[in-house]
Amino acid sequence: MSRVDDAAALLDDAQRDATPIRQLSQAGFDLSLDDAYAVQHALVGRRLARGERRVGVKMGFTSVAKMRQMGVDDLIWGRLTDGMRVDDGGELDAARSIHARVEPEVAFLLERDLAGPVTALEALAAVGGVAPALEVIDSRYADFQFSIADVVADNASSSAFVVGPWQRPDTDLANLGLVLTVHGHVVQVGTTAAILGHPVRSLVAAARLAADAGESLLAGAIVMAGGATAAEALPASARVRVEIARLGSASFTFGPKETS
Ligand code: OOG
Ligand code: MG
Repeated sequence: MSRVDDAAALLDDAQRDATPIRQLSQAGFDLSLDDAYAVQHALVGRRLARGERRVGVKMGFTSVAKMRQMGVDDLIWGRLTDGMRVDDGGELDAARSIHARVEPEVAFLLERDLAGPVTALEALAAVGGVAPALEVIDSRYADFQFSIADVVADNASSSAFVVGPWQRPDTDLANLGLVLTVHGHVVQVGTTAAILGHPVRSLVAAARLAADAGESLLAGAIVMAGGATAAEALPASARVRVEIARLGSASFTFGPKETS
């Protein structure tokens, strides 16, 4: 096995066992950013080999709130699979996560392929719908601490995502107020403007970063634009909801699996 495959196996096992590992950067892996994306590719490849399907991409560190919280100031991206999707209103098993956090996001659904350097107008023209969304991140690293290469290798901490009802693609996303609640209590407030000034910029960046990696964003893909506020640590059990003005809401329940 190569160094890249070794690193991918460590991260994959950490996720499957819900057991944190040391940062790769502190465990003798000296990864460049390109190496880190190669590890991410191999890591997601292991999921695909188990039967999961690619459904889109997620952007990371698109807001100042997120960059500050994690001490990182570069845009990153990760790959989403159908195995990470939780239905709107559905349940996420807390036992399968290490130290999950949730963040309010906006999701785009592409109805046309998007590749390479595109303008905001071209990006918007490829969009078939926009939706309120939640992302659950769960770093595989102890204490949720990492270097940029570590977090890229770890598929940008992705764990699960929830997409609310799709809205018209021409919904103006410029500056929509949003509220994140846990058990009905407000835990974060913000605006879609926090996402690179306008969430469409995140879509433009996603097309560029995917193209740099030799990929296109294909029709049918979901693009998560990135957390609009700092992420909120999830308690052992939680009813989580995001409400975004004019876009609507998305929710899920985090906790022990219901047995019936
Ligand atoms: C990395 C993932 C960042 C976002 O929305 O900014 C991210 C992390 O914070 O662990 O998903
Ligand atoms: Mg996120």
